[in-house]
Amino acid sequence: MNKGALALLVHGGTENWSPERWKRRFEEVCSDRRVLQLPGAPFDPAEIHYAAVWKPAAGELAAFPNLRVIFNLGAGVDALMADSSLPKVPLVRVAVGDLTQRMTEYVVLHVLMHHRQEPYLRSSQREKRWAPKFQWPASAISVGIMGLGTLGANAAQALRQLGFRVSGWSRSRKVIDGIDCFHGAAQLEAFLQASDILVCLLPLTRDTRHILNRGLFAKLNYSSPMGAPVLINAGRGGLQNEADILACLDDGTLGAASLDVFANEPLAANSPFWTHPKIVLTPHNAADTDADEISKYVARQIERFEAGGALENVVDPTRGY
Ligand code: NDP
Ligand code: OXD
Repeated sequence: MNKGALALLVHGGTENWSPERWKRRFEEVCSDRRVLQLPGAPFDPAEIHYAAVWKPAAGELAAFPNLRVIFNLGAGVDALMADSSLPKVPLVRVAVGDLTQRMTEYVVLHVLMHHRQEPYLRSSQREKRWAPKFQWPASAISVGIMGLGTLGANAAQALRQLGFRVSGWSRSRKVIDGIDCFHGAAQLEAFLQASDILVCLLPLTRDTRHILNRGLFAKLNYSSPMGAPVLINAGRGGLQNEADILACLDDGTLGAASLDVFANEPLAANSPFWTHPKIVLTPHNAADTDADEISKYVARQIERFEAGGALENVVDPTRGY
């Protein structure tokens, strides 16, 4: 019997999202079914049973009448949730050790960078200035992580191991050894008051859009050895009010920021974020999606699904993540 085809719709544009590379990987791991790189390949829409996607155009997936499962090739599904014609079939997101480990590296790197005053030390080096400042220990710093899901919980534990005091905030109640867990709107203020470095790993949903704004920054802790609090956002650009971030860095409400994500990507050449002295900027590569690992993850899920097993990491459309 002919197995349903897998349509590959990858519209990322960057090196990591090369559609050809994804196609080669899927042809290896799904060698018993047709893998169609779209648009371009000739095909009958009825033969598509599975779609593996990154940023498909709105309406593109609605063209497949026999679609059974959509696999988003990244962790965040906000782009898909915005498509009102998205077929009502299970949508699976990425949650794999490789991606989680990469995000934890990013979070640890940037927390340590601010904690160990790296921006100051690099400028001292450029100016040949031998002027060490007092360095406090990790245990003097509280890191608050917004989003205690797959990525946030792992980063929290790695930071805890380094000796930081770590707290986290989620929608539902959590219990994680060594981490102070807060949840829901009612506990947000207490969570913020305990945070010297705020790390955001939330998904972008209607509840979280622009949650990173002046009102929220003003509730962070100002009495740590670092002085003004630091923001690290690797969730989504839509989580942040960008004008507020710039104004808060300028007036001292925020001491510094590491930003991996932006409302409009790629960031425009004339964006003030590029040159702001208090911003450490990366081009949405906190955790790259690895085609080898993720194609195997999708192939395993299809195999299990066809054998009657349950899909993993299925998005709840009512929550939006
Ligand atoms: P998960 O779905 O596993 O975790 C999301 C967390 O956010 C959960 O703890 C959830 O709470 C919490 N949350 C969601 N909505 C709210 C809310 N309204 N109030 C409080 N907490 C909330 O996602 P991941 O950890 O896998 O990924 C998080 C995000 O990271 C992705 O959506 C994506 O946008 C971003 N990302 C960025 C990458 C990059 O390279 N920059 C790479 C990969 C992902 P609860 O546990 O109660 O459900
Ligand atoms: C993302 C990802 O969601 O790359 O940003 O997985």
